Amino acid sequence: MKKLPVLFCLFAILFSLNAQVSDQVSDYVLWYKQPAANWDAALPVGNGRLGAMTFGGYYRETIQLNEESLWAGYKTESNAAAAAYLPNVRKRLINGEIAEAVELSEKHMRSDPLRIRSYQSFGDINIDFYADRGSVPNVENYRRSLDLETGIATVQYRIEGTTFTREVFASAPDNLIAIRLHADKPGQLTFRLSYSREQDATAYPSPGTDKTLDIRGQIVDLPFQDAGETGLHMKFAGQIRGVNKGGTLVALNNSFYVEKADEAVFYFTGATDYNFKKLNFDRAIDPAAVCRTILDKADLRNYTLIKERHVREHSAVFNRTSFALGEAAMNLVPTDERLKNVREGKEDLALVALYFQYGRYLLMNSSRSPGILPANLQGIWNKDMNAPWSSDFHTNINIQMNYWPAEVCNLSETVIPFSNLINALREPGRITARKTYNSTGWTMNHLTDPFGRTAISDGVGWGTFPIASSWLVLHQWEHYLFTKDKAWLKEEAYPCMKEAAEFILNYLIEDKNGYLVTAPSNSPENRYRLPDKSSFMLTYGATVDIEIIMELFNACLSAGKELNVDAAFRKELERALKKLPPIRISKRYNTIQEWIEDYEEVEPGHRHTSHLFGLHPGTTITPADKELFAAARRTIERRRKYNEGEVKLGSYTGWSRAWMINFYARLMDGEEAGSNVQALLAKSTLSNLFDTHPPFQIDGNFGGTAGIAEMLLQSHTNEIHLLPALPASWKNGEIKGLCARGGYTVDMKWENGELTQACITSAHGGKYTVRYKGKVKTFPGKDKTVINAQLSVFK
Ligand code: FUC
Repeated sequence: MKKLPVLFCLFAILFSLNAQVSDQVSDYVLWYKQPAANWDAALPVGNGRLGAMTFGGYYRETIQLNEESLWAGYKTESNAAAAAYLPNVRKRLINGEIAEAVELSEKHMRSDPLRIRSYQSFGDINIDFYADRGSVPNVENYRRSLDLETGIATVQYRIEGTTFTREVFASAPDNLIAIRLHADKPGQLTFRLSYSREQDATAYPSPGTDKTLDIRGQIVDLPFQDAGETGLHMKFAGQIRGVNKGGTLVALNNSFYVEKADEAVFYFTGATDYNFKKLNFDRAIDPAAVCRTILDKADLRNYTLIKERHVREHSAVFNRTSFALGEAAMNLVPTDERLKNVREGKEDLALVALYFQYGRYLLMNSSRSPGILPANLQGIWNKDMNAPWSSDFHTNINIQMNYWPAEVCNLSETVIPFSNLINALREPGRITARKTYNSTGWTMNHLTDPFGRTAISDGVGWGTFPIASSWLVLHQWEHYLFTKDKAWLKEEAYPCMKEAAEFILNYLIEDKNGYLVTAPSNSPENRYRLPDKSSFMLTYGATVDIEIIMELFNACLSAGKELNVDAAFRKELERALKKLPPIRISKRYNTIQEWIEDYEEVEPGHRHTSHLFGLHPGTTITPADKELFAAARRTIERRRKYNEGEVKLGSYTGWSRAWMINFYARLMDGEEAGSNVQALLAKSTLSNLFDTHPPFQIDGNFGGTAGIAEMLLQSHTNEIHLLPALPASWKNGEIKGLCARGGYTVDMKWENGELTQACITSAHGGKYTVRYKGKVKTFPGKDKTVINAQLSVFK
């Protein structure tokens, strides 16, 4: 989106302190004094489509590869023909005959196959410099780093007077991964670079050349849980081309052998026969030809040019936002040591800034053109053939959390692959709506894959989550709120939102009290207990459903008005909104009630806090309703008590902690938000700053980054709220390029906890309201004129 020049500026230097922060050189670099001992310590590069994890070894270097669409499995059609049983299931749920309802639905609503298969690693590049570790001479001055601004992972060390340098990056403009090995003395590079994969692939010299390796593979699906048919599924191919200066380079077997070179560069690209339009693999696609075309196009003789083009493109996106907090000098200490200090209870605010920027780095590199698929549970980085939770697109919190930072952190385009997948799910989602839920519109459940899975997976208790489509489309609406791109609203967002709302209108039924409720329903993935001590997940009218429906219907009402369409449909939405059950406060616990009845909780410290959707990411629980707002706080406190306190009855995960940061930011409690940031770093962060569930799961990174942004800027209540939840210890700081709904970009600086500069740039003009420390001021913003105002209006 084209930005207009600065239109509205709030400017004041209230304190002319020796501005510690502004003089800092921002230093967004992760670095280490030793190679990665395992994958969790390796450093990620990515271009939205290809990813790589670099280990930085000096006896053996490993670069583990990924291509976003390399998935096991195949397209299946939703076949749970449950519609005929639905009335009975519903009746029993509402009458409290839960065991019977569960039995019926487990029998008839499960789909076949029940499970999906995994996103898979593309394989490894290993570079062997020595036949064994014992033969390596003394290594000096070792340094391994990842520069977030350039997107280049670098390894450097000295052996017997020669300095060796390796650079690895994933270029979006050239659609490849480049690996450069260099020695500062001639003829010092002798090694074998080979490609291998645990299964289903091979590599050999490309016919007619000894400078190219061809990789060929096809996924062989063996029997796996209830994940459907075995067989020969997705095809994939790759190519590695080598360019040397000095010495020799020849491809043989699955390797290149390089002898006495001064420099060697390898370019890798990979592709599959996945066809997004078909949501399936497609034998009409020749992945080997795709790879050849990509590498033929790039000017591989000119590494400098390829690198420059990459750095220009990467840094233009990354540098839209800058953040300085704490002392940049902290970066003189290696990242793993800093993390260790934080684990021991020390505060490292510059690490918070680095973590924030790292989240942005990870999102832009796992969800962006040339990629077409959104960031999965591991972004794009996965080493396994059967990854934890299949490294899938989990839709009961995880993929949504991936995109929480997208808009506010100035990476709006990362939402496009996500939105495209949501739109692509409409077609299979209609079948699930009809066959499983006897409804019109489109829906899906708690997970999906690139094959468009929308049916209930993993069993009815876990998997029944037909509200997922409503939650997903809210991201399309958010994209509009931030960008104000009306054409996009009309073509991409609204039709999909409307059809999700149609599903809900059709799906809602009246309960005994005349309220419109969802049935069946589920409050992810928590259980309630009945007086007879039996416990269940399946329910009707869970609070999270009601909150999401309120949000979706209100979004559809606004969108419909904005586009001036569907007046009759809007009336229907309004009528239904009035008949939704209220959000209740539990008499038992004085918290927001998670289910429609005031049930006893089986796991009071559960990692999901779905019934606080209305507080975050939703907008229905705000200070405007004091009681709900206070109950929301008590809800979090109770969850935490059972997790962190003496009674550990929960399962704290990285993403759950990240959600806490966002909750406390919305509660405008900077101290609690800050202490949860500290805890996220101390308890749920690996040495490469990946979030750990455990194991690695990227949602915590993204949720953490979003939470930090939410502490500094909020705009969900039609106001631009500056520094809503600043912890006292975040005394001095500066952030530039955060985004607010309405098309605003916000730069801020604060000293001693007080805002000293705020500059708000608008893309569209118009009246806007700013809140700071309880004071509110509306600026006319007429005709895109520049307004200078003193921050003292907030005094
Ligand atoms: C949900 C969570 C788990 C995990 C999985 C991928 O099921 O409850 O903790 O994050 O998604």
